Amino acid sequence: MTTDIKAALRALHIETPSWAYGNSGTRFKVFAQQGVPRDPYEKLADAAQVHAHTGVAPTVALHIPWDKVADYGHLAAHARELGVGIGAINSNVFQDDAYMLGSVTNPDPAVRRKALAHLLECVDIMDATGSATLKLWFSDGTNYPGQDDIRARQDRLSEALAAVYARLGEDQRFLLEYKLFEPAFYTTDVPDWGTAYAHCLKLGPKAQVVVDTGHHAPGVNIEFIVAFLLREGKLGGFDFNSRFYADDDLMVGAADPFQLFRIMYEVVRGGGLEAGVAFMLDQCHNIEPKIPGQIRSVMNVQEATAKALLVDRDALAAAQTGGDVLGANAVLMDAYNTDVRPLLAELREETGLAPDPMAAYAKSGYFEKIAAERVGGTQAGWGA
Ligand code: LRH
Ligand code: MN
Repeated sequence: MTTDIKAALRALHIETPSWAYGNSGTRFKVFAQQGVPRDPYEKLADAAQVHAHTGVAPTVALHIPWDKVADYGHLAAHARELGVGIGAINSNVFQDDAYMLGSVTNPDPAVRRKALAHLLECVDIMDATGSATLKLWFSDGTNYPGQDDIRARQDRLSEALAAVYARLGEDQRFLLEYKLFEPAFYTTDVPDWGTAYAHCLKLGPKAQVVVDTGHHAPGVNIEFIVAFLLREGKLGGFDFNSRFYADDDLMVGAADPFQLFRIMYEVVRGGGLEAGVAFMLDQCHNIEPKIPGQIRSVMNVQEATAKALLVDRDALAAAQTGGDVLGANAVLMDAYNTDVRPLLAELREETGLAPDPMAAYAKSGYFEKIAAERVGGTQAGWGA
């Protein structure tokens, strides 16, 4: 049992986002921090630290144009030298003035062409970096009833998605991300899993859905969505984070570790650990140190997954088929209430890592090094 669990945990790869290493904040304030990267090369160096201390964060998601460089092949080679790889390429059709009334759903065909050109450029970047995954999130929506035709916007969205789908290479896929609201406050053109699923189903196997844990209405049962999409073969990935209110982008598992456990149980139960599901973090460390924030987040996903793998599936199935409500719930809670930190510390030592990645990073002196070196230049953030 433990051997299989350890094998599954060793195979669990969590992708970190380049933008988590840059400055981030809210409309009220973006607080700058010491040692923040000034370019994608430095972001990769910081991401490599997370992998070096956890052993399970071997890829880094890029965001275009935040990670725009002259030579993407050179950037990918730099990543390899650091011991990491380039993961999902994230498009950005939410920061250009042209997209005020939408990007691929904009009433103006010239704006739609501009947005599509960016999405196709992101596929070129996938080709140049060896990335197999394009992540599509659209901020598109409206703020007032009547502002635009809801159905016509779906027609425009569908047309753009089909054009991107046709451009994908044999081993490439795109993940369509949904979000309930923000920055639009009346309609959002991809507001929920059903809309994303319907568009992906129509397109084909290279189109799947990404579940960002901060993109649901309060009270939504996310693990149900996960179970359903996995069953349909349409769960392409996660944007992990946590929230108390809206899209807070806090550390995954920080606000609701029990929800993360329930989600990872449905992943385990649905074969999601072996189904090429991309486990990505999508977070902003607005006030906490960024590299330790990422290390802690990776550990939170590891702990939730270890607990999910500990569920006694036979006992659970027996209680479920026997209608033993309390018994079934108790089987799940036993796993959730198991302290898996010793198991994970042991696993790290067996793979030549320090048992406590947070302590190891703090002792490494890396922060002091980058704080001293990274003086001058422009710190990276959500600006191009
Ligand atoms: C949108 C989102 C999307 C990214 C952005 C950084 O809220 O979740 O995944 O492009 O955050
Ligand atoms: Mn996201």
